Amino acid sequence: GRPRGFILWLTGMSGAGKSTLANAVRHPLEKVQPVEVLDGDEVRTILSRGLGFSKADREENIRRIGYVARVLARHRVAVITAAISPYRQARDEVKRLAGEQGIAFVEVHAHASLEALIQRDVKGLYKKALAGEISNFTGISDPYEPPESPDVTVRTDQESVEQGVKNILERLVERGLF
Ligand code: GGZ
Repeated sequence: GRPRGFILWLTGMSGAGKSTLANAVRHPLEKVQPVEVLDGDEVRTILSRGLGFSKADREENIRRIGYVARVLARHRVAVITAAISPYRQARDEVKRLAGEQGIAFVEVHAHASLEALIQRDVKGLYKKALAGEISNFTGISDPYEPPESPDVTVRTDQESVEQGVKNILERLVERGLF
């Protein structure tokens, strides 16, 4: 039959590789259905413009991303989201609302050790956060609640992007989504 829409929700700390995975997994998916990537960075310039990094603002950001993701997914789009989404309850709420609407929700934890994130620090944000120049920085001075039972965990400090994409696609196949 025609492909179903679904939400592939990537969660993980800054620099853990959410955007990289999102952009790598989109290509195989695009061969069979429309795909949209909702990236935290981009969302914060438009949809969530003006929101900061307090718990309330992050939760609001996730609610907005979740809403757009559901709207797209019910029109058969494969939606890939890439926001830190540090709060378990906020992620679970998106999952619950998706479930209520018959939309499949697949949770992927992009996970690297804090040591690896600090060492890599592509944007220099960890350095600034450790120096106290950025407050409420996830993993340093703000919480990150890892998923308790993610559909997929990608150890981005140990496995290649290709391996991560393969694991995600396998899970989608198991769920009848790819
Ligand atoms: C975490 C921050 C912060 C603080 C700015 N904490 O690696 P990046 O730079 O490009 O992605 C991070 C992004 C996080 O936005 P999200 O919308 O994904 O976060 S959430 O889901 O929690 O709402 C990072 C940058 O913004 N950034 N300040 N204090 N990340």
